[in-house]
Amino acid sequence: MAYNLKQTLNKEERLSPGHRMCAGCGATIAVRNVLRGLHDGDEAVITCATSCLEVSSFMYPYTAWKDSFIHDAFENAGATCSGVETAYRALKKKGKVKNTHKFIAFGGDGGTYDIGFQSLSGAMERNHDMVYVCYDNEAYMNTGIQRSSATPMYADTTTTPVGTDSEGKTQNRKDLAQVIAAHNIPYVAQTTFVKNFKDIHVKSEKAIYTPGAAFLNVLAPCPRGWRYEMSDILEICQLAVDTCFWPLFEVIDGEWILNYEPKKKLPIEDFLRPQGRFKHLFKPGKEHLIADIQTEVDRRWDELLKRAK
Ligand SMILES: Cc1ncc(C[n+]2csc(CCOP(=O)(O)OP(=O)(O)O)c2C)c(N)n1
Repeated sequence: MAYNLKQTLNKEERLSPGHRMCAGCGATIAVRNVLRGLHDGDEAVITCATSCLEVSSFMYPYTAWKDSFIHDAFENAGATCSGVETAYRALKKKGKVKNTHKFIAFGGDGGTYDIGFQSLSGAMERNHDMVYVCYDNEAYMNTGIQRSSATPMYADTTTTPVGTDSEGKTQNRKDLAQVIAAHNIPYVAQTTFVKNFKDIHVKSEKAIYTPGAAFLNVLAPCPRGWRYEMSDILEICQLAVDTCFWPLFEVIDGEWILNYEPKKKLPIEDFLRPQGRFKHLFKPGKEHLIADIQTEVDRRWDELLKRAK
């Protein structure tokens, strides 16, 4: 379908206001824009790993979701989604379900990169007709900002606290989109909130309507965990892509496609500076730490450029 920004933004909201997520939360922006990928008339079954999103959007008997919603444990949103999708296919074959349903799992990075990884990997490998969406806020935010394998190096979190003997997290972040691409599924993409949201809208529609398994990794900043001015979220996302910290790409049937190459690649400082979790890196004598991050960003970007050619 040809993309029309106005029409897409005017679609009925499928996550209604009145949920209890924080003001300025990136996760809800991710959900609202992913669900805009659904065609009018189609219904969704949402499964959701335990997370900020799960505990704050559906407190029985109140729900912010217009679609069906299944609470999952932390580790099994992928498994639940694949099971429901299988049941749907069986019922459809028997003629017991008429409407079109789409199956979408949401999880934070803790529930996706770490604890739900095996159920996600299984669901992808079995190639269920579903989309797994990770809203990556780069830490376990709901329980108080603990580090995950998505947390960037040197970030200050409550389990990697900055102090006299610590510069924050000592390890590099996992590249989950690449790991999922290695499952050789039909569609994998990385996105965030840029380009008038066209990037996330187009990728969501493709992910939802590509037959078989699809995975979307959405950078979804968290104002509390990252400690930036709440109103700056779109600038933070733009800096994430312009510094090549968060490249926008798709992997379609194994072919890597780069969706955006900044005209001028900005230094990683520009992404780090507005965020309190990296404040310690801007003290005198810490330049080598920023250089470490830059080296890793450059290495991954060069690798991606080679893969996408
Ligand atoms: C097996 C299990 N371990 C720990 C918890 C506690 N817990 C609930 S939410 C959460 C953090 C979730 O982090 P993430 O998946 O990154 O989502 P976010 O909170 O950032 O939205 C944790 C540790 C749990 N519910 N179940």
